[in-house]
Amino acid sequence: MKRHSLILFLVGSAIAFSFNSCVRSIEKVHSTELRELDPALQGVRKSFGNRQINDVSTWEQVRKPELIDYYENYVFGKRPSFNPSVSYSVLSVDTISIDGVKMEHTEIQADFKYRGRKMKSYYAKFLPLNIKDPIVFVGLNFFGNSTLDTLSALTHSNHFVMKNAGVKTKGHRVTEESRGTKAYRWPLDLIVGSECGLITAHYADFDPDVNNGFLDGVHGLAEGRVHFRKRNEWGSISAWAWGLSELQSYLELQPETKNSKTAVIGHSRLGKAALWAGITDKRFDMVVSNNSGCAGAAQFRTMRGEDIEKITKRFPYWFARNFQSFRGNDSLLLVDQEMLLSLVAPRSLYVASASKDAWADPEGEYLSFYKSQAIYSLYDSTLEIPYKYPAPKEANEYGSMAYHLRAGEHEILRWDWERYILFALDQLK
Ligand code: GTR
Repeated sequence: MKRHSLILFLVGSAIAFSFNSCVRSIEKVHSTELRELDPALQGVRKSFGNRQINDVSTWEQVRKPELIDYYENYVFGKRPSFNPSVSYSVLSVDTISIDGVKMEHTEIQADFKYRGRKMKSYYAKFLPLNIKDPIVFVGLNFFGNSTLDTLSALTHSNHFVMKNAGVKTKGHRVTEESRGTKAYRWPLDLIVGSECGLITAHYADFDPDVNNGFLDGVHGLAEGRVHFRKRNEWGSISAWAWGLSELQSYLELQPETKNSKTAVIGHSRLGKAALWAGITDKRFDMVVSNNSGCAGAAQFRTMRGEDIEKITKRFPYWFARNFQSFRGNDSLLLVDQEMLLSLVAPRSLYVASASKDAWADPEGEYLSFYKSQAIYSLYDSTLEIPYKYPAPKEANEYGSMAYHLRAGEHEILRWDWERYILFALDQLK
């Protein structure tokens, strides 16, 4: 054999060998019907430097940090390290009864200070009576705490809120008539009746959802008014995720919840924030993505529903400026959202879609969920999720992963919560 033929032969055999070993390792994880999809599954299991990820330690030491770094630099933006002081005052504490379920309800004011600057947030907490360390759901709300229930006189948010058919607003602010109008999204009788708790705050406390130059909310607190924004710096989703971590920190300081297991939860843009919070903060034991769509659980590469161009034209400030470079070129992004979901592993992950939520691409959400088993299965070799888009029905549970498709629109409803709560009780008790 001539020298260059020998080299070609050796290179060819090496490629064939590594291809075969990839196929073998994936075969171990998946059933035969999935084999055609193997190349897609390998994305998350191959590092940017082409290293195959076949075990937990290579995942945790090589692939996971590079993916987090990539998401920070190109999608959500890097959060500065800053350490504000925080003090809490209890504004009210009460025992209330909602649909026959008694609960302790507390409203807390959190005051943040950093380098002479101030920011405050109001937390609403609902806990079952006489239960130590209950599982607590941690989530932000869209219209302020006062829209959660009609019984407790929670403080109205004075921040910007979106226009919404069901909420009475004036000049983008909630009014007294808006009290309790979003109670259907937070079924307190069910949550507390299942011996779980809830803590929530208005997302705008941490960053009002307007494109106004990052002067307010936690951006303003951390950076002040004079700050040149680099292309990889944090947007609103990262600010909301920071707020979720603050709620967790508060729970850890309270005797009745300091050892509670927590599930971070969010709907839509707040589902994206919940995912990013769960990834950047390992103290959350479970992560729930409800209809999080583009830049949440949905695949970029399916090119259905919202894409990078659409989302960054309407909401450029949610992300790092770098993310805008991928407008019209979603597939140039070196990540897709099975990678985002994989970063939650091995903690419990629940992804939920709604059948009429085309903008969020329910099938794309399922595809990310399905593909993220490539990493979850490194921790649990028995895991096997079929590539079969489920019909709207009960939760589909696989080890520490769950998915459901609810029949209906883009929303978070009692039906969704019923399944989240059962899964949380099963996983975290
Ligand atoms: C839409 C946005 C989605 C989703 C949704 C929401 O307008 O395009 O990505 O976040 O808002 O948060 O309700």
